[in-house]
Amino acid sequence: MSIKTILTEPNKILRQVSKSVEKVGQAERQLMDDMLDTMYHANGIGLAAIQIGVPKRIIVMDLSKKEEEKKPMYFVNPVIKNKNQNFSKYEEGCLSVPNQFAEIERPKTCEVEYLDYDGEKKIIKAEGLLATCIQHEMDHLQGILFIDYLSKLKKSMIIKKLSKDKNKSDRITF
Ligand code: GNR
Ligand code: NI
Repeated sequence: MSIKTILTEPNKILRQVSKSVEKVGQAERQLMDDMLDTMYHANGIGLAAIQIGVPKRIIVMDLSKKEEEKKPMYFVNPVIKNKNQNFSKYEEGCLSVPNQFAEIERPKTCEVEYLDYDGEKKIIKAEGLLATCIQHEMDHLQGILFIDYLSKLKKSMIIKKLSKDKNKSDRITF
C-alpha cells in the first residue's frame, strides 16, 4: 500500500478517457489499495484511478463518517443502467480541483453495474451522497471534471486560480 500524488487541474492526463479493465487481477487490487490509501490521506470520499495518472476504469469510495468504521467501496468498469429524471443539487469539491466548490445538479438516483474488488459482478441502487459521488467519479473516467458544468467564466476563473497556485508551489519547492 502506498500514497500516490494526486494530479490537479490543469493537467491533460485528467482529460483522458480511461480504459476498461479486462480482468480484476493482482495489479488491479494493488492499484485499488494504493488508491484507497491516497484517498484517505487526502481526506477524500472518492477517487478515480486517472487522478493518480492511471487510465483504468476503477473507482474507490468511502462515505463513512470520521467516527465510524471504514467502509471502502470498489468499482471496476462501472456502467450506469438507470438514471432518475429528477435532479438534485449538491455542493461538490474534487481532489483534482483543490479548494474549489460549486453546486452541481445531477440525477437524484441511479443504478450502477460494476465489478467489485474480487471481480464479482454487482449492481447497486445509489441515492443521496452515494449517487452524487459515483456520478462525479464516473465523469473522471470520461475525462470530465465538475467545473465543466459551470459557466465558461466561472470555469476559466477557477483554472486561472489553480494555474497560479501551481506556480507558487513550484517556487517554494524549487
Ligand atoms: O472528496 C470528495 N468530495 C466530494 C464532495 C462532493 C461531491 C463529490 C466529491 S468527490 C471528492 C473526491 C474526488 O475528487 N473524487 O474524484
Ligand atoms: Ni473528483
